[in-house]
Amino acid sequence: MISLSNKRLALIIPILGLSEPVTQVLSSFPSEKLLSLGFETTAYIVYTPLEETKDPLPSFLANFPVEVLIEPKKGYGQAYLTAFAKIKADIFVCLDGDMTYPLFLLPKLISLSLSDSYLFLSTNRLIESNRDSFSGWNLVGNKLLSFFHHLLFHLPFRDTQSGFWLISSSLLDRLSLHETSFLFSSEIKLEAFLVDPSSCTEVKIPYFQRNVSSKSVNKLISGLNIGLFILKRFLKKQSKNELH
Ligand SMILES: Nc1nc2c(ncn2[C@@H]2O[C@H](COP(=O)(O)OP(=O)(O)OP(=O)(O)O)[C@@H](O)[C@H]2O)c(=O)[nH]1
Ligand SMILES: [Mg+2]
Repeated sequence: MISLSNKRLALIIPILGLSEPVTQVLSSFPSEKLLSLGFETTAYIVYTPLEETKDPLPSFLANFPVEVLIEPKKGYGQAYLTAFAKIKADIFVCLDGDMTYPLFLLPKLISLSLSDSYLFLSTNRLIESNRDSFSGWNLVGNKLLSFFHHLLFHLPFRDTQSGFWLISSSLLDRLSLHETSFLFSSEIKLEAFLVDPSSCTEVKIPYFQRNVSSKSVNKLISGLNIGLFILKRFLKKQSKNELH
């Protein structure tokens, strides 16, 4: 039942090309439960075509409103920067369109953030029971990167590259976000923690294997760039501290 006091929840799903199983992700969204928690949902699919296309906008079916935003500029972070600039909501729930994250757990995550006043809740995939969902060195690389973030910034997140997180607009409005690539995943966690550490938390989640091939860049290069990004941020912070 929709009431005037419902809060607005924006579900944001960035997709590069049209191969991600978006309809499946949308159908795993527990909209009725969210409504009973007082949230009215609109999903926003931020779609970046792989090549210039004159095709009509893709459409996706769900039992709640779905809008497609076209972002011709490539970049995972770019998709979120565009979405945050255009969408008004009380809470933003963000995740990949590849069906690897347990969106069905959202009511639990929202209840936790409401009861303990968390404004930024991220998820941790890097647990033993998810080992088989990671290919090759991906799990080790992710753990190393997260450890590096912890070492330099004492970030409490054990999985700094998780693509499933939620943030309240009251915190989002106070963050300074600029990264247009996959660095965005580190940037938003770092910013949220630096701006309001006590409002951040992380929850362990199941993580599922990707069944469609990924269009993203090489994981090794991406990992090195993330390491370099966090090191640069650290050096910048150190030199600022020395000036004061
Ligand atoms: N709009 C938009 N979405 C993107 C872009 N790059 C990646 N995405 C989407 O962002 C989400 C995360 O990308 P993934 O390729 O899953 O990245 P990942 O989770 O680090 O890699 P995997 O482990 O292979 O899943 C997916 O839904 C992608 O389709 C982009 O340039 N634009
Ligand atoms: Mg993914």
